[in-house]
Amino acid sequence: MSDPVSIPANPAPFPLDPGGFALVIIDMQRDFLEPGGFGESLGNDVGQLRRTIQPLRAVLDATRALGLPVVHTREGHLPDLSDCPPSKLNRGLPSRRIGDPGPNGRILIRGEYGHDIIDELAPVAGEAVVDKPGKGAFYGTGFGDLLVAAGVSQLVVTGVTTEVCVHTTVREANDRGYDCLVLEDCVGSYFPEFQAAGLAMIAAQGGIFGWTATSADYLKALSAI
Ligand code: C5J
Repeated sequence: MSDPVSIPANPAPFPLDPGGFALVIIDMQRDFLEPGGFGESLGNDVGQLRRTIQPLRAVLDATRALGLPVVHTREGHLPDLSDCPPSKLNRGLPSRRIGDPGPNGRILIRGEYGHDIIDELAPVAGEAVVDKPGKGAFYGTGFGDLLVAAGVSQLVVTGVTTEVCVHTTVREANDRGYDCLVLEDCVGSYFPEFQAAGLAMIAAQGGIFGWTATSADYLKALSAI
């Protein structure tokens, strides 16, 4: 196995293990990123999320080129909503709730157009897609088993939104013993102040639940593998 490659990161360099990590792409779904989708219908500026697409595409291409594991996640629910607790269902604008009809189909429902991953980052054969009913990738899914089977101990985390599903997943992963490196320009929030605070919280206190780095520094590390 190759030696770890050091990536400049906050709060300290991250020792990327070439044979021991997976790229995780959280919820890059039309419902969150496309104009006319769920996120925009709630009054959010999807441009704040769409700026992640181009750097994330470069990260995905480089990771794929090396044949390294890639896992995509999608937040969503069964058509009968049996996996959506009332605490989640009853929140949000009354006419824009999970399961309601929207321009891209029923909001956050598996199988609907809006629930799927944007074309730019569509999974290819061999890449895992984890459908999750919650904010974190571990809750109610086979994500944990999949990581164990892949033999990885580090996660390079990207996707949306920084302070919700990215944070929840990184916190869950950290508690399970994974070292998480979050790529700053490949995660996005509708709220610039949450983006800044969300990233700062990960690396604060000596890396309380992870590291953060730029995609440029991750790409440089990949070129050294
Ligand atoms: C949200 C997510 N924000 N993927 N989901 O509800 O972060």
